[in-house]
Amino acid sequence: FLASPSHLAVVAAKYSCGAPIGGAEHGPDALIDAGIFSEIESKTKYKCTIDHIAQSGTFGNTNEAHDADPDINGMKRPRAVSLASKQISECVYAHAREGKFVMTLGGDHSIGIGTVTGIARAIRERFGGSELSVLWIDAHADINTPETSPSRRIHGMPVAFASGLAQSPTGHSVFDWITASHLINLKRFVYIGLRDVDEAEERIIAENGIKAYSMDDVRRYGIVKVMGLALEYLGDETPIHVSYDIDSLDPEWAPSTGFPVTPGLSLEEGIHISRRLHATGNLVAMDLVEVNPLVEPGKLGTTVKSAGSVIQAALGVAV
Ligand code: HAR
Ligand code: MN
Ligand code: MN
Ligand code: MN
Repeated sequence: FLASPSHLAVVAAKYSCGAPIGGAEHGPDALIDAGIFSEIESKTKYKCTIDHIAQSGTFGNTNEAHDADPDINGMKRPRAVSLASKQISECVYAHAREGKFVMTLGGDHSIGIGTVTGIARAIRERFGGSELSVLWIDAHADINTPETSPSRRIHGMPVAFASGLAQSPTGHSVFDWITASHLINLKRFVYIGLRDVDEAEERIIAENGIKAYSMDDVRRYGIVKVMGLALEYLGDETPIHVSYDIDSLDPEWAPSTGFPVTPGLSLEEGIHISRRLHATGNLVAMDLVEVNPLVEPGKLGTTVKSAGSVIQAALGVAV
């Protein structure tokens, strides 16, 4: 039911302020410099443009930046992440509002606060209030609230912020820019690939009845069945956003990432997910996050190649 877009808006979200280690801010350039998007332009109808949103100053990982951004409610780097997310949200919103396909490159997964809120808002406006569906492909659930998070790092919280779970009367008004029009419905949300979920996250997932396919489920049923169930659950008449954490893949295929967990998806399974999403004709946006060129730098080529394949397959390129 969606008009197929011919414009691919690439958003390079060069931030790592939501993670305990730096490096993910260099992920977007590693992907762009590998030529993934020039190849897409030559093989598809897509015309690509790239917006660079850079980490610097208060967003950075310098001591000065940390001193200027003390904890709120235990959260680390709240102002830096909130400002970065707001910029990303406004940027992806503007592109999606015009009907472009939006591809955001991370960056740590806190950038998902910006992408999901911006796309959800654009979809509401474009389709008379309809809600965005989200697929979260990840080893981690990223649904801690500031109160439950063991690490206090916001890259473990984007789903909580984008769904409104991370709200409390005790503070973090720093995220006040997130309004009802930005929020997703957790009944229109599916996880695939989970294998490192905190106890509190297990409870949040159960309490909210969130559909989740773990790595064990993928092994038990196979990825073809799991994708079939996930897409059946979401239905045919819905715009879909996929937030793809590269650590969903097994470290064999994606070693250059901050928090690798074995055993993960094979590259073939990862590509299958993308192909199926493309085939729905309903994919409106994708994030590809947590590529960290400073981790296992000698294997960055493997990681970038895998990331390029899942990105290209989602856009209908044969890989
Ligand atoms: N669940 C842990 C936490 O909240 C770790 C999550 C962060 N890791 C990621 N995100 N790479 O997917 O801190
Ligand atoms: Mn632009
Ligand atoms: Mn993640
Ligand atoms: Mn992860």
